[in-house]
Formats: sequence, C-alpha cells, structure tokens
Amino acid sequence: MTHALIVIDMQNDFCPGGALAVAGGDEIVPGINALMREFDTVALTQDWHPAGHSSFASSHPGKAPFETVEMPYGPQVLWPDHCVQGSPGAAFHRALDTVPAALIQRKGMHPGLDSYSAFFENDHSTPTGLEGWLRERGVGRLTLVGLATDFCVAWSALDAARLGFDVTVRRDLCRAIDLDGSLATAEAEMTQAGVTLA
Ligand code: VGL
Ligand code: ZN
Repeated sequence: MTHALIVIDMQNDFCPGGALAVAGGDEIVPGINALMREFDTVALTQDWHPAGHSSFASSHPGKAPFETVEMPYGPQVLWPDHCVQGSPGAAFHRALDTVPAALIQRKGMHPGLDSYSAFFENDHSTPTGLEGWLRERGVGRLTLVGLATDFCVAWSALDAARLGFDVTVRRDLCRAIDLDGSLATAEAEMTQAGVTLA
C-alpha cells in the first residue's frame, strides 16, 4: 500500500508577514522539504480563493475578521482576505521545494463555499477530487503536514480518516491559528477519529 505525503497550504499568506499569518508558519519549511524526499507520492494543497470570496470578512458588511456567520452549509469563520488567486500571498513560501510534488490540489475556488479540507468543501459533500487521485495511485496511508493544524490540516485529516485512509499528522511539522481553543478541539477530534498525532 502506498504511503503519500500531503503538504497543506504552505503559502505566503499563512506565514509571518502574510494576511492570515500563523505564528512560526515558516519554521516548518526545512523539515517539510526534507520529509518530501522520503515519499514516493507527494501532493501539495493551495488555498486559492477568487477575489470577494464568501469566507472573507470584507464580503460581509459590518462583520470583522474572526467573527462567525451562518452560511447555507453551516457556521463559517470569517477571515481577512487571503490567498487570492494569482496574488503573491497565494504563492507557496519561496523556500518550499515544490519539485517532488506530483499534484497541486487547489481548493476554496467556489465563491460561495469555503474549503478547509483537501478532500471536501466546507459543505462536507462537494469533493475536490483528491480522494480519487490517491486511490487510483494505490495510496492507503497518508502523512499530513502544513498550515494550519486546527483548520485545514485537521479538516483534511478528519475527512481522510472518514474515507478510510490510515492518517498520521506530524504535529512538529504543523503550526496552528488557535482561535478560541480551536487547537485543543481539533486535536481531540482527530484523536477521536483515529488519526495518529505524531
Ligand atoms: C486556512 C483559514 C482559511 C488554513 C485556510 O489553511 O488553515 N485557514 N483558509
Ligand atoms: Zn482560505
């Protein structure tokens, strides 16, 4: 069974100086580059929103970043504008080695629907296609690293476990946003779902 590495959202906007900076987000780049060399199958994800995306607080008059709104698919945290398609903030961190990656899975492209997970949009039903790509390549085990532990990494890990993959999250190669205890909640949910936190 093939073991794949999924590198989540290692983009400028999630690193120090970016629009939605995760503390220490850039520290994990060298470790991720080294880990990629140990895997035959590597995929990267890239948060890739159209301008005016519905997950941006700026698209909701009177709302501020980090407030929550009800969307047709459930509660949605509002974020500063980030990872706008083609912008410098949406580019991968310049030190990230993208050469070993066979796939770059972009997500969050539907204007009215956010996507934290690499597998499904936030309605939990619109697939990105990553599951099929992995299955066709005989992948059964996944290791996840990247940003942010408590949002895109956790949602990807939970979906992957639900889909039947054997999932490990390398906590040392992730960094968290930690909004109102979201890291502790995400780690408890991952453990509950059978994800290995290494
Ligand atoms: C992410 C918030 C909004 C992430 C992406 O990569 O964790 N978080 N979009
Ligand atoms: Zn986003």
